[in-house]
Amino acid sequence: MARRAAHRRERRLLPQPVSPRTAALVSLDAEAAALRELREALSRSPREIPCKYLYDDRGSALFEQITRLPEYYPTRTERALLAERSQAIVAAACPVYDVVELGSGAAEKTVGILDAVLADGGRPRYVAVDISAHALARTRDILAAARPEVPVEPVLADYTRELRLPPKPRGRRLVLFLGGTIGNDENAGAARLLARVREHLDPGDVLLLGANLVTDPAAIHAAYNDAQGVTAEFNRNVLRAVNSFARSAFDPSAFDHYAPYDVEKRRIEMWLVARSEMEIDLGRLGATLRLSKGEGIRTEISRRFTRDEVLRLIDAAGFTPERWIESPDGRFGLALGLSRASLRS
Ligand code: AVJ
Repeated sequence: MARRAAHRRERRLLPQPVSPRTAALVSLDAEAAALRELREALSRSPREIPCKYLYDDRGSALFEQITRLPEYYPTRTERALLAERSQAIVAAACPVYDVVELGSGAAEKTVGILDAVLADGGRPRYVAVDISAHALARTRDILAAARPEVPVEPVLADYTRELRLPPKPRGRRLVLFLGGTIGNDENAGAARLLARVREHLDPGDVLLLGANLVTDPAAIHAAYNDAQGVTAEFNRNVLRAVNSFARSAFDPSAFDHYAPYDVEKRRIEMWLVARSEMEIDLGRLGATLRLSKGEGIRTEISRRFTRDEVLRLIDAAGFTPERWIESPDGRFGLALGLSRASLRS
């Protein structure tokens, strides 16, 4: 029973209910809102599917595969930075109690941070927030094997809509938002998301934000157009995730993966392009989608930033920049910010 309910929740990419008593109402609400959001995105120009749909169970597993591809440099670049600088990061946030990670995924990168907290004499709790139950299960397994002494509190949630965290017991909270995921939003959306994070923090709590930096376009292009076609499969999988949520009838094999780097906008865009004219029954969205040959649906933007852009972004969201850590090749940066009491002070 419980297993089945969990499975259904994860398939539908729903945020977790507030309390058992209001659970039914809340999830109906959340489901209706998610259907509206999806319907609205698909009727926009350009048509879009919110990129969170990339991370159903299969999508999360495919993304984990991407992180190990030779072309996909961000994960290993960031991992090396974290491993090398975790001591300094944790020192800025000491004494840390809560390590909260948004989009924890497989959380392989996080162990080094937890180690630094432990070495500092802290007793951290790890709060893992992810939209995928599969990813959270991986997080738990990896942590249980690597650092059994660290309690893990999984939160199955769509943090793009609402952020719900367990109460903070004592000590500082360190929020990790890694991988360059902040680049999936335009500036306004990114600032809103970070400001929402800040609402859960006290002055002096810490944000560690990972961002992809502007670098040579060929390297960026290759990272999203790998030779094995894993990224193409990851992209097409979004249609399966949408089908299972909306009971729509997209045929993933009828679309091409197209991921150009826009030099002027400094971002990768992932598209699914219809190989022929088609009509798609959108199921619970209550509509039919007509696509002409060559028409595309945008499934993700992934921005590259300059250092100043990142620092301005966290500052605008109420975090005073405290440290900037950049990889030797200049492709990835980590910004550490201290939460301020008020947005403007
Ligand atoms: C997980 C959002 C950081 O933007 O690079 C990987 C997702 N998309 N390959 C990114 C992704 C295509 C990734 N993030």
